[in-house]
Amino acid sequence: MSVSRSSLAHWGAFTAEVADGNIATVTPAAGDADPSPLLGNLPGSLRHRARIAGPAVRAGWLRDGPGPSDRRGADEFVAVSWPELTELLAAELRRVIDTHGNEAIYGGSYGWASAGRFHHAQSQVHRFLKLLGGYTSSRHSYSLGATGVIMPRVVGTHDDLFKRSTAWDVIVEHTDLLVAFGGLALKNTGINHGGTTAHPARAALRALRDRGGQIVSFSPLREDVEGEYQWHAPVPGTDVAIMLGLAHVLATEGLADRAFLDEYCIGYPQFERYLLGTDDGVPKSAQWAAGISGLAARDITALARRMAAGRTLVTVSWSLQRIRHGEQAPWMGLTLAAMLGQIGVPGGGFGHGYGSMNEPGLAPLRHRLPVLPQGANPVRTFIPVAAVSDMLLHPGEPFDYNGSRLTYPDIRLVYWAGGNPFHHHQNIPRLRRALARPDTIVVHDPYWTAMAKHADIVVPSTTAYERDDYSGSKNDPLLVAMPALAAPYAQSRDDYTTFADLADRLGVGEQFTEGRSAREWLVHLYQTWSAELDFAVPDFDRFWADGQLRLPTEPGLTLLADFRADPHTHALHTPSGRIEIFSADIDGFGYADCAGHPAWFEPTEWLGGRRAADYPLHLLANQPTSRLHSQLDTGAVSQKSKVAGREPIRMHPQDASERGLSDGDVARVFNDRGACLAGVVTDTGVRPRVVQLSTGAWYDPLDPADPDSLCVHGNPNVLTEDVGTSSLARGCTGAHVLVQVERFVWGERSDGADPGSVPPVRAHEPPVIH
Ligand SMILES: Nc1nc2c(c(=O)[nH]1)N[C@H]1C(S)=C(S)[C@@H](COP(=O)(O)OP(=O)(O)OC[C@H]3O[C@@H](n4cnc5c(=O)[nH]c(N)nc54)[C@H](O)[C@@H]3O)O[C@H]1N2
Ligand SMILES: Nc1nc2c(c(=O)[nH]1)N[C@H]1C(S)=C(S)[C@@H](COP(=O)(O)OP(=O)(O)OC[C@H]3O[C@@H](n4cnc5c(=O)[nH]c(N)nc54)[C@H](O)[C@@H]3O)O[C@H]1N2
Ligand SMILES: [Mo]
Repeated sequence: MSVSRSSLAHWGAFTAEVADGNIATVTPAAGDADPSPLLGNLPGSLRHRARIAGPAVRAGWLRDGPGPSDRRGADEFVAVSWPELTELLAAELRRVIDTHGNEAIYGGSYGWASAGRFHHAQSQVHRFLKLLGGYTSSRHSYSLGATGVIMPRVVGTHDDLFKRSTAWDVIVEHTDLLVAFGGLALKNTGINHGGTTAHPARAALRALRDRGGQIVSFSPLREDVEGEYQWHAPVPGTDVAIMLGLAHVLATEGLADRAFLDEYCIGYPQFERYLLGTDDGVPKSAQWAAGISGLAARDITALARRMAAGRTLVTVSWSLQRIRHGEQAPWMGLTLAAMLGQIGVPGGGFGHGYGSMNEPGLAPLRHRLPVLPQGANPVRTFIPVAAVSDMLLHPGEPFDYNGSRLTYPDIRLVYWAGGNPFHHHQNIPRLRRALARPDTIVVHDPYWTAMAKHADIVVPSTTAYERDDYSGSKNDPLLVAMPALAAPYAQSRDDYTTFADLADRLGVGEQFTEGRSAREWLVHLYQTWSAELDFAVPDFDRFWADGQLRLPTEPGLTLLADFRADPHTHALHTPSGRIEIFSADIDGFGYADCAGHPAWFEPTEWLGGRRAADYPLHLLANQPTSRLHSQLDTGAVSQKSKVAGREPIRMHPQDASERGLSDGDVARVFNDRGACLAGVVTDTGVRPRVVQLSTGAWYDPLDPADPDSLCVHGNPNVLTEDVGTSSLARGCTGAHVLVQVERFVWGERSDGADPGSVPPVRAHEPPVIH
């Protein structure tokens, strides 16, 4: 007997046939013209063997008590009951708070978790820890670590760049030339945080071309734009040099809009001295940019002239700031757009992330969404989110961040609910050493991810499809009801219930629940929200029965149109109220790795540097086409993408044949930080000397006891450098890394296995549990 029910994921709304507690089939919601293929990962996911069936505690922790341990990730587990788990965990939280203070709890808990907004794990864990007296938190995201710090300083916002961006409709109608740095990857536009129910990007790009608009894109991968366009494949990481070369042509050929620069910006003259090489004797000319990027100078010159000749939108993908000096690409993109003088004009100006998320180009809601009230965090200590290993390895040490000097706290307990650091963090061997330091690691997850396997206390969560909830996303018009599709798997429980029990045990139960069940919270949040609206919405029961509610949006936006129309009334939230091409504040910080104006800095991981002699291939660790991050790596779409059971690594046929590799081979990808296996796919659409290995294959160490072990499944974060973008933002730099690739030979075999064989993938197997 199967039942049919509707729900939603970060990548779309759907109707599922559910049988035997599992999703059997999924049909995209009718209103979605271009549904995400990732829906195909859902069937079978609720009862997969990788689910965590019940509460578990690491054997060594249970035996020896809390303390640093390098057995994390290699130890066995002991099943405990829910009352035992609550007792142990409550006692450990109490101990840490009483002996070390609340600052000793790291509760940043970064990660995407579920689209349902009430059961959103990060909101729940933060609310819980705040009631206990607080926790060390994290700032910004892996997505936009550099942007989140640089853009508020130079254009007064980062959120509005995506949430109030120029609408697709406006681009279709007005843009002559869309210049994309980092492509317009449709694979990425399937997704938005909190759920997304329409996917307009593909149709918009088609309509733009039909109207005569043209697309030029810079990207090492041809597939980053679908359909006809002009492809430039520069050396990865050199986009800022290319933008400077374009800017130089504008400046020297009288094509820069001086009136716009004078009225709406400050600091262009300081920047121009750098651009022209007035002080350093190095003009950042098209010729200069060609030498760095591998493009032809005449192409750069021709493009600059074309950009100045019509309505041009410059868009910079988010990937361009996930690299050392990542602050520069969005800042320089903004500067280039300012020189063209079209910021605030329909279809011209600046964009950030068309092709990164289903968010830029989509109309924002007019009103806020229902949210779980969070309360204040009594602990002020925080880290930039991607500094987690630094923090755990260097307690008490100072570090620079955004003009301040901060100190890493001494963390004793790490609390993670709704994220997977073995997906998101760089240099996994270093992360494992960092995770050996605290006394206790707590992880809530529905699945035995590598992070769960590295925990001391493992808390089995339900998935979004085993509880009632609703979606909510600023750039989506639908609030979608998410009624439970199935009963919770085995002993799994909602994070809310887990925290309610813990809160009760710790004496703050009443404050945490406010006397409401999860279901009562859904109604309460809906009612308090709807009471504040200036228009009528149906009552909760009606909404729940209808399954969705359409909310009013602001269509037809042009980014910064208000500012252009009236720069005084709509002054930007920057010190000058204008676009800061030169920031006196940033200049004043005196950082060697971020100057007062956008500039070209050589990355460490790039083909033009010294490191490329040892590691001659540039690996792009980009977002996977086949899943969202590490979520549902077990699903059919993700599994179908694997080659020889591993994550595919794509490379130019020439680079493959030089290494004796062909399609379907298992390759070893390595550098001085680590190594992983991957399945070879050759592709002429990949720039020579570039290889592409998406994130998200579950970390699978050949020897779980060895932090430096080979990952047999293909997680690129065993290779990436754990270093911040700069002293300004210390954002994630994981998108780029230099590597070498060779045919994999399973060396000296002591276990008698066939030397031609390859190690099995065990990433999705649960650990041993007693
Ligand atoms: N090398 C490299 N690394 C990168 C990037 C890159 O470009 N290159 N990109 C970065 C980016 S942009 C991001 S956003 C991060 C993403 O990193 P994460 O957001 O940490 O990755 P996810 O795989 O989405 O992890 C979400 C986890 O939440 C769990 N979960 C789902 N629902 C629930 C729930 O209801 N309760 C609980 N407790 N858990 C739940 C899932 O099972 C999963 O384990 O990765 C970053 N890492
Ligand atoms: N299918 C799918 N979609 C996703 C996600 C997912 O996991 N799966 N994750 C979502 C999340 S959380 C985020 S933050 C966004 C991230 O959005 P992005 O960071 O923009 O996405 P990426 O796929 O990492 O990179 C996009 C493209 O940039 C190109 N690129 C990389 N480096 C360079 C460079 O130096 N120069 C140039 N010119 N191009 C370069 C690569 O070819 C790559 O395919 O994606 C979102 N969308
Ligand atoms: Mo992200």
